[in-house]
Amino acid sequence: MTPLHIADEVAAALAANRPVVALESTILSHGLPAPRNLAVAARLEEVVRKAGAVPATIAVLDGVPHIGLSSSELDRVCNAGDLVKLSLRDLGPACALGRSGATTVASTTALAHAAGIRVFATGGLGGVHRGARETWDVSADLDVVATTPVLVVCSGVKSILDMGATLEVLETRSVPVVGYRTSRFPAFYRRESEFEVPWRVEDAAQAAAVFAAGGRGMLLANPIPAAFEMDSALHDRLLVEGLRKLVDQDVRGKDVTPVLLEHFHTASEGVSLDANEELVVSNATLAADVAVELSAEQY
Ligand code: PSU
Ligand code: MN
Repeated sequence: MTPLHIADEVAAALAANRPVVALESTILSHGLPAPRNLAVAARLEEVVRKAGAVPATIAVLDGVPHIGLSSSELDRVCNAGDLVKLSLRDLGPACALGRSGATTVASTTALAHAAGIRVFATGGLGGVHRGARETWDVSADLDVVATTPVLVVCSGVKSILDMGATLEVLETRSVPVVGYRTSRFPAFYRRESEFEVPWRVEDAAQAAAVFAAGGRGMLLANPIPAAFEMDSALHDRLLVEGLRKLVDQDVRGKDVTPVLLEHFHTASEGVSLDANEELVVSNATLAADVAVELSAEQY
């Protein structure tokens, strides 16, 4: 595999078994508009530090996977405008051809593991898309979480996906799904879906213990902070409109999620942006707390 560029601060923390939290870049380049994305990126790093861990935002720059970005590199990821969305299968081509791109949950998880990072915070996991029976559109995120021993903190999956099918695949692939102070699987903008989670924990120490005992990847599902949960009528309206837009514009494959997100952000006049920011910040904070526990307990 192509050599990684690990930022000095991240490398030093890993060498000393101090807590590190990986952060992904696709939510910055493809999930949030500029200039909001850079403000969110900075805030994510800040809350991770405040909780006592070192942030490592991951992206591929000029063919080199970067684990931890300088502020100018972060700026580039947020403002370049031409970064490719790189899933795990895209890493070889992007690196060999010297390209730059943002990493998804799948590729960020794999790169975090390659660097020795055990905890990763994101917004929403990719999953089984609606209509997957015909399209076979199932995110590689599921496969990578199933095969890589990294704890992924997320706010469930968006209701733009087939949530029931996503949870079934996670079960088939033996991914533990653990609710953080919830017994329901969260639906990104909404705190609860109709689906239950098989396990729940009440604090970061329990989450760390579960991860250490399982010895494999897991999902820690953290609901959006209550104050920022989207109104359900607004949510349902945006969802119907967004799904119609996909059909009308014949959007497929890796463009599906960015197009839907864009629709939510513009049609909700920023409500979904605030929601998105606050849930990722909450996930980054929780991920840092779990990383601190993992180091402290010497798991
Ligand atoms: N879900 C979101 N926001 C996102 C994504 C998913 O709510 O930005 C991004 C993540 O990077 C995720 C990727 O890993 O989309 C999944 O894309 P696909 O379905 O093409 O695998
Ligand atoms: Mn897909």
